Amino acid sequence: MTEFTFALHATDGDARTGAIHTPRGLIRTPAFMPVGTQATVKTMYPGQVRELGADIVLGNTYHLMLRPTAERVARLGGLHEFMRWPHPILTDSGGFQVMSLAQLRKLDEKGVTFRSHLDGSKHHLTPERSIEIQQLLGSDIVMQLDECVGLPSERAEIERAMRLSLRWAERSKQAFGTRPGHALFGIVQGGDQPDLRLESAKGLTELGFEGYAVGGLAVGEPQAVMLDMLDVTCPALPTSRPRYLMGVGTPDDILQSVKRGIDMFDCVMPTRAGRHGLAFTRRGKINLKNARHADDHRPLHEESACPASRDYSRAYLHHLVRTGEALGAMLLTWNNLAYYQELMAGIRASISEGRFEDFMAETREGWAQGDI
Ligand code: PRF
Repeated sequence: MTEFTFALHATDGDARTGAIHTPRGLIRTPAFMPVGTQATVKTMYPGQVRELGADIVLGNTYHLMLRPTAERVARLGGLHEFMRWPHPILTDSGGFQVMSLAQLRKLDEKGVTFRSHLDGSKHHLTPERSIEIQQLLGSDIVMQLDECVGLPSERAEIERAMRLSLRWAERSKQAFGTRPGHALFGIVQGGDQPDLRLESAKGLTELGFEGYAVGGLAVGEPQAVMLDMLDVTCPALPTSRPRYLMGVGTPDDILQSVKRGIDMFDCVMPTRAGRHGLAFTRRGKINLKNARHADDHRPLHEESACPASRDYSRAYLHHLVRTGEALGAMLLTWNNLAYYQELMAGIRASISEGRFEDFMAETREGWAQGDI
């Protein structure tokens, strides 16, 4: 069986390109992972997601443990088979989703107790149970259970959550054991406090993980604060392991984070925005709901390889969005994921060729030019 390995191929400043090798296939980095919370990347066939260049998708412990349950997914052959995505899957650990979605949460040293947002039923999540669920799902990259606090928060609260996350990291590592070809990632917390970020990164590195996530960012702080935290955190992580910035972000967040040494991203932005009538393009964001598109014959991008971007007029997309048709969400999600994956391919190529800064400047210039 192929082990789980990470190879750096090139660096350009602090930006890196490489590949994670897993028994399920290669993950080219920097990578964008489309979000497949409910065992589906909403509105997309798995084959389409793959064709756009996604090497890995993200699944969620919280949603799948409640419905259809991890045990049922395991009986049905695991998450890859269930959703017909044979390539790598990363699963989040559930803590972040419990805090944003569940009701009547109670968190203590042992773990978190909560009531389901679906039917009010009571559930427990401990670091050990989160690992077990992710194992039942068959996840290739398993995330430790952590506690993410929103920003702004009191320093004492940020410190408490970071230390708890560090203790949970140790229990997670113990529970995970050794599983050839599968990886466990630790998660850096510490809010907007540089010294707490350093303490977290150092503690996790001493425990030793296959990869390191940066959590607790894009939770209400300005982009400049997030980037400052990456400036502090990335140099404290081993260069030989992948770094994953959780739940980020806009195309500009991605460029700025790659520049600081991040290798992996996930975000609902391209898929969620697609369902709300927003298109990401090389000329910036376009709101297809706007009446100015009603008579526009032009597609979103006539030279695109993606049919959604190339073959349908803005007028038609505007009509689909205005009428609430399913195809509107499907086409805009398709366009948006195509744009994100094209951006990642451009990032990887430019790092390989030592021209990442130029690529970043040109890309940002394109957004600034605007739509017309
Ligand atoms: N922790 C986990 N998942 C997450 C986050 C986190 O801090 C974030 C924060 N942006 C998104 N998803 N486990």
